[in-house]
Amino acid sequence: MNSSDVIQPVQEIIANVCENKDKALHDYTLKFDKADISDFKVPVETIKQSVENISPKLRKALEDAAENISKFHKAQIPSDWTMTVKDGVKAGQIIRPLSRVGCYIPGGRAAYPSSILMTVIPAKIAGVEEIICCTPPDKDGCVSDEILAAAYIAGVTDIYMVGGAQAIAAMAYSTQTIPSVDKIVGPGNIFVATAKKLVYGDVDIEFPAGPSEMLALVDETANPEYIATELLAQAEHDPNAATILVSTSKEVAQKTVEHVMEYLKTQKRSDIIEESLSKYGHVLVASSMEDAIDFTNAYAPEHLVIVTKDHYKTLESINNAGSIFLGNLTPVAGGDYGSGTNHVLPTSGGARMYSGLSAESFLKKPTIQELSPEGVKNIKDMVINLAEAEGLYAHALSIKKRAEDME
Ligand code: HSO
Ligand code: ZN
Repeated sequence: MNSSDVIQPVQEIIANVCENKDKALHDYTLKFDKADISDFKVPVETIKQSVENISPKLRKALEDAAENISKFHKAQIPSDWTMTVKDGVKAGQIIRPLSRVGCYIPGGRAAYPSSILMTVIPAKIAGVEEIICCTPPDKDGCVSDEILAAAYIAGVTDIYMVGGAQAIAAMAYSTQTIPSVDKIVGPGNIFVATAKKLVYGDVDIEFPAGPSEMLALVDETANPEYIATELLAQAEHDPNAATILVSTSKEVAQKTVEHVMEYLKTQKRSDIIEESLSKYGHVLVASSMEDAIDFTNAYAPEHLVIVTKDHYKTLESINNAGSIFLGNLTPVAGGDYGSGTNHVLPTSGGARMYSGLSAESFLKKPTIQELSPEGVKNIKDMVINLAEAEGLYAHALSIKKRAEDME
């Protein structure tokens, strides 16, 4: 099903939710999720209990990941600043969080607890006061302990059992139960992605994110076995994931392929990996590092692994990539879970113009300015001349009047 086929049904869902609110959510949840739910909000007690229900090992891993993600995202918060543009003309920027944010958590196989940490924690760190989550229920009208526990550890207790385009419509336009938000983030299927595009403008959304991508840019210093694990790792996400090796060393390329074939025999998700590699897996041998870098920038991968003699030197020429993993010892899985960086990243060439999700994704930057008497004097002629040229005489008056009063 391609996106033009889903626009009309999604438009209908949005219109129905706007008109019938909770009643529409109830009917869609019964139709699509086969769950008959009258109260969409997960009780806070259930959420707290979920943390006890998961294994101590998983709880510790989620808590450790949350700590690293928090630390990293705190460093992304910019400061207020002012400067003197001209004598007496002070201008600057202040930083303010969005008030309300909605995180969509998909159901089924793509419901990664780690993605909940990656969407909720940056919003928390940015200072967003109200964060809500929407996720589809199972047939029994429940959400898994892993999802609830991850949300709790990330710091959210407003979780609603609504999925699909109807959840996006609810978070954009509100229902009796679900409040409207300023920005909706988080991955989802084609219905969710289409709904997000349709509500954009009334609320903000992040960049579109599709199946995972990994490009490894390597020379003869790369360990082929490690690179093979990188190809396997992102390929196992999705039959439509794309993994590419660009190597200046033919030997490294050949050995990497051999290791991939060997590892494939024992991989749990070998069916997905095989489909992904056969559809979107590529091994390219470049005649020079310059060519390899040009290709990489043109492709703009979601994840870029660089293993070269001097990876910081290579990095200087990289313009387009979602997140970059440097050296033989740095797997993408490190960033997927716990080096602290965000794993919600632009795909399909989006890294040419978007950055991954960050604390800044949840901030606004109103600008400020203040004129002193000297400042009024210094910019008055410019303002008056431009205002009059645009035929906006009250604009001219507003500064003329102040300048005259000062004389
Ligand atoms: N690599 C995925 C994120 C993820 N990996 C979640 C494991 N869990 C897209 O960046
Ligand atoms: Zn991953």
